[in-house]
Amino acid sequence: MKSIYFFQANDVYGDVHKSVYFPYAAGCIQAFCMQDPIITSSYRFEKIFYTREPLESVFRRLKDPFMVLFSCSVWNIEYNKTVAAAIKKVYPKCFITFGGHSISSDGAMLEQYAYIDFLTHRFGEEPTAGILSQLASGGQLSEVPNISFRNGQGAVITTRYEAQAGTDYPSPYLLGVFDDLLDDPYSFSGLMETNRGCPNSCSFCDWGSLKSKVRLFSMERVKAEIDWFVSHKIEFIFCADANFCLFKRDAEIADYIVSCKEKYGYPKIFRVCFTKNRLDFVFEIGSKFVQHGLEKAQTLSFQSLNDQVLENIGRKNIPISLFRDLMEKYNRQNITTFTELILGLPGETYDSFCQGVCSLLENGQHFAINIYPCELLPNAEMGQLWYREKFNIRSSRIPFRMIHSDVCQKDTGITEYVEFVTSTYSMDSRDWIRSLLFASVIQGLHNLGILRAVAVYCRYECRCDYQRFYQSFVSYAFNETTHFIGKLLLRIQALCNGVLLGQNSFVAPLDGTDHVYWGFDELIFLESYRSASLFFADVKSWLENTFGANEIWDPLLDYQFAIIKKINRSEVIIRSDYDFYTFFTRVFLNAPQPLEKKEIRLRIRDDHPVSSFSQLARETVWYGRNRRETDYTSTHYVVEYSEL
Ligand code: B12
Ligand code: SF4
Repeated sequence: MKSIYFFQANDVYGDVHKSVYFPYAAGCIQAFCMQDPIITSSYRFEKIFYTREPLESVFRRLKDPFMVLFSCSVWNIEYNKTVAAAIKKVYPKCFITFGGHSISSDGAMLEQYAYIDFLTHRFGEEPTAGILSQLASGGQLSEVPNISFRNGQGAVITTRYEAQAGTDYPSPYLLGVFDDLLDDPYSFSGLMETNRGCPNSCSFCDWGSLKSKVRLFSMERVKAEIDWFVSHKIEFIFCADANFCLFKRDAEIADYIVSCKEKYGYPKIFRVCFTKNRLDFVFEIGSKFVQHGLEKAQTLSFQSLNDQVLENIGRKNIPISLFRDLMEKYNRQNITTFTELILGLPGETYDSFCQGVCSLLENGQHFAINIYPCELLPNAEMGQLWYREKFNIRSSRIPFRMIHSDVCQKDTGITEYVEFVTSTYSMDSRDWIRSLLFASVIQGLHNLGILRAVAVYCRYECRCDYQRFYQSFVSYAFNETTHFIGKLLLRIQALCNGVLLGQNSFVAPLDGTDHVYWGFDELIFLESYRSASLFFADVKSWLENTFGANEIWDPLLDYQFAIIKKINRSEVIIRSDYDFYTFFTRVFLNAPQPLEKKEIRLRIRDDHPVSSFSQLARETVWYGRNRRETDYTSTHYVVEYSEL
């Protein structure tokens, strides 16, 4: 029997409690191959490599490999290349196969890397089974669709493309492919599919270029996999469907998950990517997940609010008025929602980007706007030369660094890289930096809450819209570069510039002894929190410069500071001569009313107090931001309101 090894090197999350995803793609391919008697009589599938193991440990495990197959994504391709080259050196006869999302759609990678023997393009089940059975039976490799290889003369051949058509793929979980992993010292996260394919064609997405038909897996398989997760006490399941709720039957799947959690306590979290259409259905299922604690929040994707951008990226959005109604619906049910935008899409300008972000605030999304920089993926339409040329896209290649990873982590020493858009025909690199800085300010100061109350007050009581408010605050900071806020934003600007020059990623550690890589928005919040008296002094002087002296500023700033979570406090009493609490609550429910001068008292109970700044950073900002834990007036805390 010849030995076959798969590599799907995933990142391990967490410092004490370590978790990792099952190597699902490799598992699917192995399970498919295990159905073929020619393959099972010729080959033995060894334990899958599923983390970034150092080379010494890899070679301790490898025994005379016949073929080693690598699953390649942006987060592991450099590791794969290093390991594959080393294996080829030690075992020159061993076949090396590369497949997965980061593989060229033709044979180009074979021209570049002599140690690779086979590439599989797109889905891997049939091509891998085809290669293995042809090698076992001495058949023709050129008959296997969707692969590249070298012929006897060394010429690179790419075979015909064939869309994947089957749905009866066996499940790796149910076939026991992962059984030998279960004793390893990790808590495994599950990945599952109820269907495969996406009918949409967003140009920034790897799947967009496939325009593939959606194929449903049988309900029997779906439920049996869920049962497997329950019986193995898998806490977290990520559903890899591109558009959950696209099909009516997804309600049955959701009910099944909910009933499993109720009966057995598992899974604890079930995460899906919802379809961008059928919003009532999404609301029904999403609220069910949140109510049963299977999810903390609901994502409402937007990408951009600019029509030209949406046309350029092949995307359609819901009208903003519908978004406003939805936000109100979710807010009334106390369901946190995220809204996602992408920075750097072609057609976007600095102004349209800031307008888009602020129109989300205006329409009720005050708590969680996730702004992702636009990534250029090798197989997405946007990554192709013609698309880059058409929209004059320039990019920066930076080290891949996960947010919240450990600065001191000892890894294999192999750096992965990602490529991001840094300018387009409509946004030059200077405006890209300004936009990134603006995004970080909105997320850090408004979404995380340390300036939100002030901004909302000025919007409703001073008629200063959010865009003017935040742009003017940023300009003030850059005019006062000796002040706290000026120095802080200069540092963030330097980090944005570092991304542009390929010198750093979108993360950085806090000054001091901290070992965690934080997002730029989190740095802005945490530094402002740590130097709250300097921060609020700057805010006050800017308010006076911009709106003139007003007796409201002190009580407003006191209230703003008071509602941000403190260290070592299980009970907090907030008194004010103005009823800010009712004022802000009504704004967030989309029913604003003027601020009343009325003495009120809030008693806040915090059942999970933190005892240090670093604990606050980790537990409140990192783990808790989705639950709005930085803000004492959120539903995470028990708030008693009384009029005095
Ligand atoms: C689940 C998921 C995650 C999970 C888990 C990822 C993991 N480590 O396993 C989480 C949420 C952590 C995640 C994070 C990210 N993800 Co993600 N994620 C997905 C998702 C939704 C499903 C992947 C999946 O398992 N699909 C089911 C399997 C069966 O399909 P598959 O992976 O496509 O595998 C098939 C083929 O690709 C091929 N194949 C795959 N491996 C191999 C190996 C061999 C040997 C062969 C022959 C064939 C082969 O055959 C398989 C079966 O047909 C995909 C989108 C999608 N729907 O596919 C994005 C996707 C994989 N993610 C993507 C990205 C960019 C990311 C991030 C980098 C985003 C970011 N900027 O932070 C991070 C990276 C985090 C990390 N370090 O792991 C991109 C990858 C593009 C690329 N070229 O690598 C995708 C494709 C989405 C997109 N926008 O286009 N992701
Ligand atoms: S972003 Fe989502 S909807 Fe768009 S092509 Fe990718 S998987 Fe499909």
